[in-house]
Amino acid sequence: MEKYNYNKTEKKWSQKWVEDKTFTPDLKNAKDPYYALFMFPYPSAEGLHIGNFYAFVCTDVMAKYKKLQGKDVFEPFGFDAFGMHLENYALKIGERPQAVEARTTKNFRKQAQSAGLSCDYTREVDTTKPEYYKWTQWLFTKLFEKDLAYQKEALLNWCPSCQTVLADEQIEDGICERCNAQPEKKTMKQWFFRITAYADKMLEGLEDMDWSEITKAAQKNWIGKSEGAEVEFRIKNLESRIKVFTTRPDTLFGVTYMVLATEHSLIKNLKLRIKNYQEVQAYIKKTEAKSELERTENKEKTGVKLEGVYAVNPVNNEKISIWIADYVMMGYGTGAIMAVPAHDERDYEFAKKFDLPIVEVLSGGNIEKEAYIGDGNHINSGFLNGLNKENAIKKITDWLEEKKFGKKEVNYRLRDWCISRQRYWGPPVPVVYCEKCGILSVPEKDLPVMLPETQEWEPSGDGRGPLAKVDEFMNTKCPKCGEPAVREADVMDNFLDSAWYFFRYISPSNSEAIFDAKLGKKWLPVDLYVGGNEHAVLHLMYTRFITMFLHDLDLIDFNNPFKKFRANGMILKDGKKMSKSKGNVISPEEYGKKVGYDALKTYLLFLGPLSEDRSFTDTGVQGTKRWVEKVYKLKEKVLDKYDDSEEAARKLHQTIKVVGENFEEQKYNTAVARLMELTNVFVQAKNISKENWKKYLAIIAPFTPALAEELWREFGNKTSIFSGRNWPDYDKKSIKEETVGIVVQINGKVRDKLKLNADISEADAIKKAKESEKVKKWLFDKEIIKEIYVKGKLVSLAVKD
Ligand code: ANZ
Ligand code: ZN
Repeated sequence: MEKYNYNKTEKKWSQKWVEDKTFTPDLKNAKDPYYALFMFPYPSAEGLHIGNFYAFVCTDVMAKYKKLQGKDVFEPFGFDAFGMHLENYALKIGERPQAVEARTTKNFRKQAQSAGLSCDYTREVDTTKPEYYKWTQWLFTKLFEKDLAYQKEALLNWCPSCQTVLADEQIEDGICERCNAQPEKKTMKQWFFRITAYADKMLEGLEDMDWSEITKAAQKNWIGKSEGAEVEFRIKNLESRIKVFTTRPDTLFGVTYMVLATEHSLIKNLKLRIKNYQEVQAYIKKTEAKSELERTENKEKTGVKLEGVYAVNPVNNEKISIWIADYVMMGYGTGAIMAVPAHDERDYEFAKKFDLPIVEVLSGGNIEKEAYIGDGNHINSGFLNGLNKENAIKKITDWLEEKKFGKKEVNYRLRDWCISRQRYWGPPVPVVYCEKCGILSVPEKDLPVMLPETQEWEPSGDGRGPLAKVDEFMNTKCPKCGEPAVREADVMDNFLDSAWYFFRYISPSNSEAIFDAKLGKKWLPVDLYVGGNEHAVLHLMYTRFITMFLHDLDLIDFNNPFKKFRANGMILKDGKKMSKSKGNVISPEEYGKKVGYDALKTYLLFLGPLSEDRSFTDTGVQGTKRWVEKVYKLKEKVLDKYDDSEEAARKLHQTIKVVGENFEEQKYNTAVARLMELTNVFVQAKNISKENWKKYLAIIAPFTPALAEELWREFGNKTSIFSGRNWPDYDKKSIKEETVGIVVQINGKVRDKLKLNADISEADAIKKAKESEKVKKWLFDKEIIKEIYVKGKLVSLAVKD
């Protein structure tokens, strides 16, 4: 028998499926839609990365399973091709982004097709195409109309190497997620989306979402809801006030000093009053050079006292000192704090260092040694004495509101989303500045605002995007009064492009609307989405925000874009993270050639549970390759008519049942293990009936589609295995547990025969034997010195005479 030529077979079927549009559903007439989605790739390298590929495969295997069940499955494909990923790559290799985009998308598509993914390539979306970004810009204009897109001066992360501002979400562990450079803080005027307006809704929505728990936890943490109070402190002998946000207004009697962030505007206002202004300035300078990470990490506290100014504690009118220190951030709350060293760790360290008073206001701790953050009864707290934390918070908050010293306040860690970028490769912000009419968004009829071709597309570093130098682009007419006006030179963040692409997939060429409403009703939201958890607070938050916004526009009737989201783990090479510098990067294409895509995909799924990181090894992937070859060889045993053994039939039906269940829980690894066991049973069988063979092919088809298709057709099928409801039903009767007769011997003499489950464990078999009435009398009063179980045959016990 000839050896299985997987390269040839995979090539044949992957091409035929595209030609025949096997995986192109009729979106309009579909009866039972299933929308399977993977995170579309950034084509910012020459070929697909195994990490992308793995997420594709996790979605794809499910799509094929659903297709075999007779559903109308839509698994689209496209490119997240705008943005810094591709632009940085273009800069690196010294080519224009347009040229890079044209080449890499072609290559990515070819690779996906060769891999036999069941994508619908007829409805491809590419975020760099005007027919797509017209609608990205349209979204901006709608948000602008609703005051959810706005411009403000803000302290931002400026990446000195990418030469643009970054969103907070794009800073990971203190460094730029794209280039690993350390961002600086800069005050700049930028465009923002008011994602904070949806903070509560996004938090509440998390509760009943079927998403990976780690993703939901990351979002919850990122939104970071804190309940507390805003309290106003007077500055002695002055009109100025210091507002603070605190989660612990009950500790007000324990406030012994205050701290302002170094960027706080009050510092400049108090310039004439602050006696050591020079020293203060020097500290501010030093702090400016530090990253947020350096400022928040646990280290010896530093700070400078503002000499000559004092604040007044509203609860007892005591005079307290005011400091600046880098542990207070301008970007959170009000950028100022009331310090309670007895009950806050950072304040405690600071007070110890600068010898500031520590006043205990909650009993239960040992404040000689450390801050006490637990609950207890209030002491030294006037009208709060005797109350616990919760009751004291209620009482003091009412008091503050009554006296107009403060109010109840909810704070979020979540910041508004900064969407403007001083780069070239993105959709221009569709805004026009007119001297007479002010800031206007571009009317829908004038969209898209085309990204112009220009020779000078590289980042300029002067704080303005490259488009600022393109006069033909910048100079325009005011859409309202017709007078000369200028455009915005910034382009939009690439996370906006990807925040809505799954809406576009269902009608990618619709020029009338962002997506076809009728098809949307049928196909949305997405049934299953798979991708890396590194996008938990970026892409996945933004998609939820845009979806909620579209809901508020009455375009859809849901708030959660993805019914089910699963975060996939990382593929490691020999236990280490893959990276080009370590030279341990796996290319799917290379392994597709070496072992075949069927074997590669099956291996990736077999490696472990979807959510866990797993280590890719060459010996491992050779193992699945051998399995594929083993399956192929089985075809020789297939007979038109054959009475399969009871064991083979039982195993087949059990496997159909279990694999189906595994699919519903994304337990692909156990499904593969079961299929391998079943294969071994068939290897042992003398022959296989054609009827059972067809069932077998259908259940391996999601994993090894080309192999299954090839064998399916060889056995006389004219249409694709994926073209109808070919997933078999399991036969309840034949999966009934098998029983076997087991002989029980004592000291070599047969004492009983038992009917036991064939799969019974050794311990259970021995236990059952000892419980038999006939055996018991022989064991009475005797000491058992040996117990042996021969699987499916015999329990042998030896006793002392
Ligand atoms: C007094 C106090 C007493 C506080 C106490 C805590 C414990 P979360 O939970 O993260 O919201 N804080 C407020 N703004 C800050 C800023 N810009 N930079 C640094 N720290 C800031 O934390 C809220 C608490 O963090 C606030 O409550 C404030 O300290 C501090 F026993 O006020 B607290
Ligand atoms: Zn005008």
